Amino acid sequence: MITTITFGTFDVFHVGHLRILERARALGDRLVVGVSSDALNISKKGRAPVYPQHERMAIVAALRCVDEVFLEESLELKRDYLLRYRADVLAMGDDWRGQFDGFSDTCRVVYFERTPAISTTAVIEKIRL
Ligand code: C2G
Repeated sequence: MITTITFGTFDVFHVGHLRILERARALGDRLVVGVSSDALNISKKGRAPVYPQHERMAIVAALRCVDEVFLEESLELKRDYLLRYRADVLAMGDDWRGQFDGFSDTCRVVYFERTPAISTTAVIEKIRL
């Protein structure tokens, strides 16, 4: 049983989010997703997500490729989360390339290419216009 873990905000869920979760799931037998909390977003990005954390978690948990979700409350707790969920693989988008290499003593670290031309910010901008 190979467990893969990934993290993200997954705000205004779009196909780029879906694609990375599907690719992450295909690396093993079980996918666990840490959905970052509203408070974490406010502290790191200076604004609250459009969708509150319980709605973002419900959307991610409902996906066929996702086996378990939890609330990611701090970026500094990543190693604790990897150990708690017994992650064999950590998968992240390549906007995080290099930043998690320090965890390769605990698990395999994989970076996926982001899906081009889509982001939460781009969706919000499109709706605004
Ligand atoms: N992603 C992607 N393609 C896109 C947009 C996003 O592959 N077009 C990926 C990102 O690379 C990331 C995941 O989808 O791996 C979630 O993206 P965000 O919601 O933007 O997550 P972020 O706020 O970067 O994560 O510990 C990390 C934190 O939880 C924050």
